[in-house]
Amino acid sequence: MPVVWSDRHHLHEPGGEFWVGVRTPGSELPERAERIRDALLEAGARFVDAEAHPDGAVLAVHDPAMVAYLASAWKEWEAAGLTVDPGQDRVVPYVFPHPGLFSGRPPAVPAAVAARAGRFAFDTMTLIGPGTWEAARSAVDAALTAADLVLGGAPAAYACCRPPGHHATRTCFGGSCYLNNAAAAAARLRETGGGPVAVIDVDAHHGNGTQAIFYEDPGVLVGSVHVDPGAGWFPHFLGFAAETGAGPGGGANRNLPLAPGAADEEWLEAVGALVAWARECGAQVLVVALGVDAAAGDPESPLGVTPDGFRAAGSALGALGLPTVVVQEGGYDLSAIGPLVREALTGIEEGMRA
Ligand code: SP5
Ligand code: ZN
Repeated sequence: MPVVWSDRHHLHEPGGEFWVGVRTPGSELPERAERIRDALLEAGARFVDAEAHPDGAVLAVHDPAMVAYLASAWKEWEAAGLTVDPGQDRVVPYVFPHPGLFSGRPPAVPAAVAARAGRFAFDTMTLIGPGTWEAARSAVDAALTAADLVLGGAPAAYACCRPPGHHATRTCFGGSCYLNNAAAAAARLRETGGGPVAVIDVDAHHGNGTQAIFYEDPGVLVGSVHVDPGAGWFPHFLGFAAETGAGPGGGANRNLPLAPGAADEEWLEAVGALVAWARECGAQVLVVALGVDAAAGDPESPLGVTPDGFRAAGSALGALGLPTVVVQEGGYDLSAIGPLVREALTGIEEGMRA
């Protein structure tokens, strides 16, 4: 399947992650995309450049205030002198407008630039640097370009994008994600009508952003298999089986949390259940949020999926026989990420042919 690529991804260097106040090395690195590209080039894939899309496609899934903030946060931080005093080379949040502060009234926009950094960030691990906005915007363009290819008749297309997106909601960002690439693709595809879009998220972490964006929307089914947040894993507050959608979207959300240590057998059973659910709900088009951090050996998750497991999952997803947009999410084992993505995409192609 065609691979959509943007060189601009490398403009985002996370510059670390603050975890319990300690600056630890970043995990969502430019080399991730390079490793995937190398593996897919070696496999003979056709690469297509991401095309610029108007902001309307971003605003379909994000609050304009958050988008404006992300676009200007770095320049604002630098202009305020924070890179010199106290000498912080990334935008790092410090106070957060917790709903419990406001008695239901809207929070003020802080006058201090340092205080503004917490308005839309939900964690301290998702830092903003000089090129973060441009890279995040290019990742949406890649996902939208893949959606366009599928709308134009390609059976499947893969957006090799970073930074990832599935933790970003309409109004907040975190989990190494800024803009929700898969949600933007799904919103684009839902305009075609004829039945719901299904998003199946196989990243090791719950796709809380995609869930939140479509929680009341019966037109986009969102299913996620991930390590159980109740066992202590990110995103901690969300991803439980009881979250099934609300209002007109009641029943259109499905979470399948797995115990730490779960491997091919349990994971593939859950992927199969999400596939069967999408089929029963009459999905007309598929978005796969393809994180490969469920792999055994990934530093960010305790799941134990093998390369053959990713191939088999791909095959099950491809067997739905739907037009399919694949969007890259997580995956942090640099030595494995390329082959893992290659296995998943090969599986999807095999499943479509079978
Ligand atoms: C897109 C994606 O896969 N995002 C996952 C982000 C999960 N980050 C959670 C990090 C939890 C703390 N880990 C401590 C390790 C210190 N480096
Ligand atoms: Zn993940």
